Amino acid sequence: MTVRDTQTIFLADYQPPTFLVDHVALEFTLHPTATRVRSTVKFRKNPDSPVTDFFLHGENLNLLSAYINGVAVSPIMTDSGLTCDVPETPFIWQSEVEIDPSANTSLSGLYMSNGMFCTQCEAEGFRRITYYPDRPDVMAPFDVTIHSDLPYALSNGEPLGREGDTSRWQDPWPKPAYLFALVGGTFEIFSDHFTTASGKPVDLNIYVRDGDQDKCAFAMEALKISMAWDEQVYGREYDLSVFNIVAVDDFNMGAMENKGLNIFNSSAVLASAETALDANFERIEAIIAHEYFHNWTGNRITCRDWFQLSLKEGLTVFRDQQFSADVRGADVRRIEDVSALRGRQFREDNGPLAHPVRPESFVEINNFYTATIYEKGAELIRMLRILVGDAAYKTALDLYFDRHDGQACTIEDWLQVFTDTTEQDFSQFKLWYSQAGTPRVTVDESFSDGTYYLTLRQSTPATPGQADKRPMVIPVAMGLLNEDGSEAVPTQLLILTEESQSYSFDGLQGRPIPSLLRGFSAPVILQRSTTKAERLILLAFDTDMFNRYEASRELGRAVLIDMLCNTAAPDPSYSEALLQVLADETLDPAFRAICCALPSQDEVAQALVELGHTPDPVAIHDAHHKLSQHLAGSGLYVLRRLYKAHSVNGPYTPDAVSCGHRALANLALRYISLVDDAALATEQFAAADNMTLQMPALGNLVRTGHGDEAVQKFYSQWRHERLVIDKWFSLQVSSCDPTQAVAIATALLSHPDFTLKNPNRFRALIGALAMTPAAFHQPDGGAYDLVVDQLIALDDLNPQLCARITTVFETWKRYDSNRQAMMKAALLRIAAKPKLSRDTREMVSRLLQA
Ligand code: B3K
Ligand code: ZN
Repeated sequence: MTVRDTQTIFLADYQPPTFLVDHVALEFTLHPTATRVRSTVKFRKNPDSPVTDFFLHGENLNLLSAYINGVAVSPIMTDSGLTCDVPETPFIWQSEVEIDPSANTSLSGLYMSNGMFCTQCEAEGFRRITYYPDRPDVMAPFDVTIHSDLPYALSNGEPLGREGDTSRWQDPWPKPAYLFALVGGTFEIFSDHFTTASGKPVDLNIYVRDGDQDKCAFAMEALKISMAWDEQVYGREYDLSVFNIVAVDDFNMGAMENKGLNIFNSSAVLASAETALDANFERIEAIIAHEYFHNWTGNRITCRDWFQLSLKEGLTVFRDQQFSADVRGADVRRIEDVSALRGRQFREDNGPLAHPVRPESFVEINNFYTATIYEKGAELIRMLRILVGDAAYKTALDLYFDRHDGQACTIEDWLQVFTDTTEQDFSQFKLWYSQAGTPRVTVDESFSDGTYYLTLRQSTPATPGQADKRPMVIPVAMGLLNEDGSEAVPTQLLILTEESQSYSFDGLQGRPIPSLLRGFSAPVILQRSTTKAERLILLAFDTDMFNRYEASRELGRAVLIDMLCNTAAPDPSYSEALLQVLADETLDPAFRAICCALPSQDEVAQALVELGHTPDPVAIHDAHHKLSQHLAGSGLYVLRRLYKAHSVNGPYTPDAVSCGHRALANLALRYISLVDDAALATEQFAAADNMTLQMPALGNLVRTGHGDEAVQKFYSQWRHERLVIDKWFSLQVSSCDPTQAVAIATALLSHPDFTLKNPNRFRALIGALAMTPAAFHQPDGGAYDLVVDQLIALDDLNPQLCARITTVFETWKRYDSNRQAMMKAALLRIAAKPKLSRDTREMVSRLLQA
């Protein structure tokens, strides 16, 4: 990343903290508009720091008083905090500030949501609560006292009890300020217990708004399973007597791993059969696990500085992916994870926002909570595990936890445990952390006299600020199939370290079909001109389920690209192959469903860009629709049979098997609805007793122009369920005729339930419009204008969210000159907004850079 101005912070400039903190005591007197925060902090000079300057971060704080060792001081105030003279010996800093939570619409620091007090401190929100060295390498135990007449006042660690309106909490585990949390409000509590492997009891509580207590059971179960899993798989036990989760409606992301007090976006914790989709249940399970796993990878061992963010996020995503694979099935989870990686991270890596897993500079760290840090970061851990093997990975992780417990660490510390336990050299592997961009691996091959010759070449394209790339370590799991689909060579691992490497496989009966990058063993783009015949064999016979899926995607992309570039008709052999997979009752229904949905429209656009074409999202949408119709038309009988066979009877359960059946039945319904009248979708909508039946049925009705009445009915039924109303907003703009999307979104902007202040609602409407390619990229540019108008309004309220949503423009250079000009103009319009936030300014300037 190349934005360079006075606000840019560089990894190379890291300096250890000047002062360390031995203890923090905070005392809050909660008031919606005038909360008082008194802090008492024991500082001591850091012997590892050569400088003596004392500086405390602080933003939007009204300092009422400050003392050092009990003597009043008058600090020098700066733009970002304060400084003053301090003694060389350990000293006690005391201050009192006043803040206004009700005026805090940024949802960072202490803010109000539906009458409750709530905090979000990662990355740099604590400085909006009090003056403090707000950096992750300053770790300290915190004692917290809260005065409030609200029924509940929570903070991190162990509860010390409540007397009158005073609640006390003590967190014995030293932590950085970004893990601080406080919540105050009126709640219903859903409680349970867990006993750790060593027999320690833990109280588990989920705090929710009244009316939501019947939507907590699934999250609670997921929490208990996560706790047991982390003990069994990583040997990590929970370390407090209580684990609290609070659900909040207004929250910028999914959830936050504050020590002992996780705060969750209500969409990431609340679920009932009637109101949540199967996909919501899966997401909740993964996020509960993710936040819980942070207790060790993030909290007990944290990051030295924010450049090391992937140290905790990449590792924790990898751990939650392993967990989901264990509880829900490895093959389908891997496909879903890779599909998300390609959809978000590859897209990021191929555009102006590309950055390394460990960035070298930033202006606003909140702009770097990206798919690259999270999902690509997880892929790096996965590759490490593939390279060293499962047992060595476990040994390395044990050493990591032993050696670094209680510390703030770096990527170097992380790799060192692998070096020390395996005696391998990871210096080349480390390039994955510093080089941005998705490597391309091209394939050359030949066959003669029973020997197959394979040459793999790697190169990584230039990315902003990084013109030349060095070869990386790329683990390529591969096998060979015979022409009849039987296995010629079972899975083995090739490890690329050079630009080009050659391999040979002898003793073969005939020319084999290679199955490369099995299980997606590295986050690269594989370029091989595979024939249709080979893909059909891989789809039908590969022993690697990921590559069967991959073959189906490649077939689908090739057909769509042929339709788009050569005005070809839909290829019947593709539909036949998919119908065969769909009807194959030996295959997992969830796999069939994921394998037989067409490649997404954005995936097709990305593939066209790889081939040097300019994608037209409207044409892609039309081809997609035509191909779906063709498949539906040629397979109506199979699809109807499938729909019947996989419609789940009996009470709803969100287990993986039932979800798989519903996914397959809903896929069948989606195809059927394209060629049949709306009868089946209407029937399903009317009879549905759970959201996973109701909402897809509604989607089909809207998509085929039969939805008006059902849309109204759905609203009346669910008007008091805010998470369902989010779905209602999204569905209307993402499933409608794309030429109507802007008109529909414009009307919805005036709906009384729309608000800029709730991130879920903003994403539901504006995010959905921008993430629906044919709607967002209508040739008149109407959606660009609408989205930008809303972003400009949002920036004053919530810069973090606004900056995040500007990423919908990250692909602007892909398109034709008209669309490019309109998207550029849209970005320039944001850039010209008076008082644009630092968050959004950084994003827009990166998006616009050459
Ligand atoms: N660590 C938080 C994300 C914080 C985002 C700050 N902008 C949630 C998570 O990754 O688990
Ligand atoms: Zn995380």
